[in-house]
Amino acid sequence: MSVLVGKRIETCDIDRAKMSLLNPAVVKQKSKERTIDECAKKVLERTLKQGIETVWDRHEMQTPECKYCSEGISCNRCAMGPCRIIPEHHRERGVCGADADLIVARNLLDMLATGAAAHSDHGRDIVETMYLTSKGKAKGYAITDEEKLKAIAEEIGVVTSGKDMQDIASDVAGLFFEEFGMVKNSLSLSSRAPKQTRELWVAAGIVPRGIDREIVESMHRVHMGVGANYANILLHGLRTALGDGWGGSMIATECSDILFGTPSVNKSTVNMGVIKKSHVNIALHGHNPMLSEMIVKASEDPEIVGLAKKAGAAGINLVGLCCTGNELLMRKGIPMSGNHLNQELVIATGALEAMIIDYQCIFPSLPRTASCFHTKIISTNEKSKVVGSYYFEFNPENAYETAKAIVKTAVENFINRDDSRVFIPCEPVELYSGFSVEAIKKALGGTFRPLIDAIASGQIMGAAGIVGCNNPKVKHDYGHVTLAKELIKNNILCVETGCAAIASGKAGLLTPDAAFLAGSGLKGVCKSLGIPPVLHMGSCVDCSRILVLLAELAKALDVGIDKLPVAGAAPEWYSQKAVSIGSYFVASGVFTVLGVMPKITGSANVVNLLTRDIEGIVNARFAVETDPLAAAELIIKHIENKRKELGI
Ligand code: BF8
Repeated sequence: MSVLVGKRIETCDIDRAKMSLLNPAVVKQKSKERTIDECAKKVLERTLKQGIETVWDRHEMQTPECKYCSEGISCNRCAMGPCRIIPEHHRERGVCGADADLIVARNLLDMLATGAAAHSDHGRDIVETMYLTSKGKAKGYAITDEEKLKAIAEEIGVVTSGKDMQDIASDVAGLFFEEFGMVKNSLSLSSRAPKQTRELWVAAGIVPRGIDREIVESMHRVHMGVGANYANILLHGLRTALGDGWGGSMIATECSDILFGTPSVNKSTVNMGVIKKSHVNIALHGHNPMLSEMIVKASEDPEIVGLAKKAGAAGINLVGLCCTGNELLMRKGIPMSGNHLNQELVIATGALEAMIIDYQCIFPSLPRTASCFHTKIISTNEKSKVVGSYYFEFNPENAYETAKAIVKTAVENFINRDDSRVFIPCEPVELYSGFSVEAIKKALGGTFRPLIDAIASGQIMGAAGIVGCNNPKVKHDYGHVTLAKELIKNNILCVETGCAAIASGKAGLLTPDAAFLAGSGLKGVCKSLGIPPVLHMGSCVDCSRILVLLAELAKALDVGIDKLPVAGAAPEWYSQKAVSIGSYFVASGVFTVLGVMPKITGSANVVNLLTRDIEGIVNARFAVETDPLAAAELIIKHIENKRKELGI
């Protein structure tokens, strides 16, 4: 049933010659410098000793970086180039005449639109599955959260009376499909934003008209000879990002909840210690819950479980990675093996029978890593075929059969494991996740009032959304964990998604016990509600949950989001999706601190626009601060100012 993509990578093509130069002290030092994840440190030492290449090695090999590329002033957009801006050599314009401002702005919009496209195409895939489910064409899927389906139908104007759930789901899906084009020229869910925030968008001319439309228009604008005004290009970036946050990502979240259930608070475990020596281990990596939800079902199939036992395994152990992992953790409490920079290390434990990938944030090098062990990389999405992986064509229509065949392949691979090479050097850490907006409201007793009162009284100073990735330029997890610890110490509640949340989980911050690290006010609130000081709100598309939460709080106070004592941060971001997320946070009125400098420093005008002048348009701006303690200071100061403005 599977097809090998490209050529099988038969042997472990590691560069032993280069690696053997490393002495044990260097190995220890390097792993210590690369991560604060204790388990990752030990597995990294193994990869360094054995010459198994990882993302950190490749990052080292790519340095020093090209100055022009890192400043954003190289352009490879058309065939008259490539061009670079080198004023000292009198090269102030590219061949077409574009100056540094324009080249930087076009590059940034390109990046943002790529990220918005990734989120939104994911959203469309989920809508399609919901539609096929409503028509009885996606066997194995069901409408799980009927209450949410009905509520959303009513919210977006779908008539529900006299209709069964399938019909309502079909109509909701139909309406959401329209939001991708420009049938309506507006996005239904963006009316969730407070009116004051929407008024700012109207005044700035950045109201998103259609999810795809804004992305396509971005691509049009960056074509040579179209957009030639850096500010106008970047303003459209905000509109595109809003189409992602209040459109594509929000639709992905809501339809996933309808299909697979709205998350509620649950307890689970995290780090590479969740991999079990005694079991067939399968890691689920990527972003879309469509496949992974089905893998969960297939792994419980008595026939497959029987096969695993026959092969000598105690059972089948599913573990998550990155955002597919977050989706499963949030809804099903499936243990989480790690975040972005853990993906190769999970394979290097030698105990993984298969890593199943869907799309986004998957290193193309994974089959090379896997070739050093018995692990099979199984790709499943037509958009994301990876050379050296085993490809199973996965569609909603054939979901269960495909999922079963995939799990069977993993089980059959168990006998190929070399027990002498299994290395799982840590115990898992406990965490709580599942903090959807609905779950937070429930934890607060059914209303946001206690949270608003706690903020008004100063018991909680405010809230920060810490989101985004890992990046080998930043010590793995250091940015996330240091920032979160500093903020909670200062009575700032943290809500997190994506790889940031996984980092906090590994560091033990996602348990109610972590309240002892919080300031006395936040500690008191956490203790009385039994919640952690850092709340895991889901995957990266679930940053839309943070928007909904902000909108609820702002509406309760009858202000725009920009008036709230809140901030955003992406301490270790790397991806194009993170550019889009950061931009829709700012465009929604949230001051946002980045821990990695975007490739914009070649244009002082663009830097000034994004970190200063944009404030005059959306009442929020970006800041860049690589030191997480200094970033915390910026956030604390910002929250204090917002409190003063509110008179609290
Ligand atoms: O979407 S946080 S590294 S896994 S891009 Fe990727 Fe970044 Fe992780 Fe999830 Ni989000």
